[in-house]
Amino acid sequence: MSEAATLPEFKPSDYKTDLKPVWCAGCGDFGVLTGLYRALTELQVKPWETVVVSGIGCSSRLPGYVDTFGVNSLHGRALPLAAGVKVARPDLTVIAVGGDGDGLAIGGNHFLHAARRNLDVSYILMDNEIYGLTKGQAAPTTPAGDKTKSTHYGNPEPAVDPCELAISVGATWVGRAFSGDLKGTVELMVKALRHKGFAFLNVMSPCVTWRGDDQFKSLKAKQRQLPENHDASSRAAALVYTRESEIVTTGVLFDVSEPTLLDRLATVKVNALAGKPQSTVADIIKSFQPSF
Ligand SMILES: Cc1ncc(C[n+]2csc(CCOP(=O)(O)OP(=O)(O)O)c2C)c(N)n1
Ligand code: SF4
Repeated sequence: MSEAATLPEFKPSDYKTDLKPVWCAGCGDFGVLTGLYRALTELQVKPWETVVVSGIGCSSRLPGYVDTFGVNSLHGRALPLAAGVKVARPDLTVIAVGGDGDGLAIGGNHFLHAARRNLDVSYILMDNEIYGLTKGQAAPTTPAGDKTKSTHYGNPEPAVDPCELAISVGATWVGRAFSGDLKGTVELMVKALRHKGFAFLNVMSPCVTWRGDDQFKSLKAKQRQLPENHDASSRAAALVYTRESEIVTTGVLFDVSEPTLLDRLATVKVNALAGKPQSTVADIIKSFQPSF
């Protein structure tokens, strides 16, 4: 009998741990967590073949609430950790999660390299346009001019659009969601998880404590679905829906198929072994070692 035939069907509650989220009542990250339970259920992902990794922040607590393998690591280091897991165990489903400060400030360089390498992981960013855990300082996604705990007279820096960045540096799947739109968030998570390569999902996820209730209301009012005729294979067409201010367009902005980092490494292995039929990778490594 096949394994599939013997396994019970997973329900969203099967992906829940006993830990109760410590997020503020009304935090947008609840929508992301519920969305992830549903997306994992839709894909019938096996918990023991799945790893959810994060950095540090309110949003980075999420792996503790998902009953798969998981690591709540160091600030900004979700993606290097994800890379290590994926390279060591390509068979696992690897999901990186965290906040905009974690992923774009301290972790910004890792974001760039994970995207350009087309690392086969899904990266779900909970974008609240603020540092939540450390009590409301401006983040790279905080709009210019906004007053925060660290920008009393208005943010002097222009904001980064995470989707624009991801598209520009080589991510092969880029989507934008709003955590207040659960159905849309689940659909996008399912697509991101199905993608082979670096799938980046920017979820606008309100921080009710440091950005106020207004952030939820204004995102809801600004949300628009991508037009049905959008050409997601075109980088130029995808970039049209970035750097928006009066609207927030949700959907799959960009979706192309490219070799992943592991595909490219497989080619390197073939090249290294070419003409040396008896050699193993260990033999080749040995040939580089000094002989004294
Ligand atoms: C190396 C290091 N630098 C700074 C911090 C302090 N710190 C913890 S979380 C955080 C930012 C949190 O913001 P974000 O990543 O956007 O997540 P959120 O809390 O908003 O979900 C910072 C600066 C830290 N823990 N480690
Ligand atoms: S401080 Fe903001 S991001 Fe952190 S749990 Fe509260 S509402 Fe969520």
